[in-house]
Amino acid sequence: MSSHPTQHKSKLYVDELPNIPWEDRPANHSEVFWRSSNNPIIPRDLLPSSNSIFNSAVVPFKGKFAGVFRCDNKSRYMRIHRGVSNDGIHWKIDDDRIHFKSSVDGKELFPFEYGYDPRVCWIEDRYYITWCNGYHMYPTIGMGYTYDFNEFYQMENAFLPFNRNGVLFPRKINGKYAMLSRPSDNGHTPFGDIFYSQSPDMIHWGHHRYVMGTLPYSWQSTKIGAGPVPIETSEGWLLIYHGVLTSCNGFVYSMGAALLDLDEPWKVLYRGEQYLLSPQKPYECVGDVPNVVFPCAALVDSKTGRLAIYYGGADTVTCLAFSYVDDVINFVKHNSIL
Ligand code: BMA
Repeated sequence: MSSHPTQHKSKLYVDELPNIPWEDRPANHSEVFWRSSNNPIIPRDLLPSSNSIFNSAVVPFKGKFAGVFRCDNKSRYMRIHRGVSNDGIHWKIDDDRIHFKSSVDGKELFPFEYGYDPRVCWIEDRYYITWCNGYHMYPTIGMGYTYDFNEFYQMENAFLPFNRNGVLFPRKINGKYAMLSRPSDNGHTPFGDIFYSQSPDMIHWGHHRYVMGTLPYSWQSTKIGAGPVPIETSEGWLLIYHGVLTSCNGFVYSMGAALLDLDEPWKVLYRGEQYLLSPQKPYECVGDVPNVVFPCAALVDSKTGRLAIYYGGADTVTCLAFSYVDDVINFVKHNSIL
């Protein structure tokens, strides 16, 4: 792998982001992704109240950055909090959780139970937030939106329990909103495939399609789940996702990638056989849950093809890794299991 920026080839249907957080590929680094030298960029104790801050989502916002962060507090309650940053690396996170209002009467739509693993997706005129939302003590896909990262509005849960890893596509596909999700159980779910659903209004979801599942014996043999919002390219939707294997010592969460058909995203065009990032650094191997790399957000600069991935390390801290979109696409195409 060259240490120079890759010649940019595929077309990226995203905006330019000249201030994307970035570090050049280290000399002699041969992997597709390289980690930030500032990792973990968010320590577990950034907030006085926090036990851990991880699996979090970040978007460009008014020339700077904003995000929704998974903060487990010292009661070990799982919460999602708002954060803002000038550079995408140093974050100011609210000490209190996000209090969603119903767009109808201003109250919370459901009594808040728990929330975790948020994703944030700009569609048309606002930032939509999806997260794993406790409903009668069962996990399902919570949905909300904000225009300004000040007021947050809650929508209906997308699905019945049990479901996790709900990830929206950044535009309508064939005239419908689209989402990936991973039906699950009420525990730590020793199974799980990615499904596609669509909706005319972000409330009623249907037209469910199977996208892809586990691959025996591999890093993605136990379960998989969508990670960041898919990135639209001329080669297809670039989906970065997590895959899990079950070792003698429990689950191991790694990150990989696939390309989905632009018009029928339940059709997988290419799927990387090897992982792209696996828990190898101390902050990924040691923490509240060891051996976890869990990507939840991607920033892209269409001009340079630079890609920055935000991921949780060991269910404890938030980290950054870098690559070029074309390097990931080339890897997926040339190492595809399909
Ligand atoms: C999943 C979710 C994630 C977590 C992962 C590893 O089921 O709970 O939030 O990162 O397990 O513990």
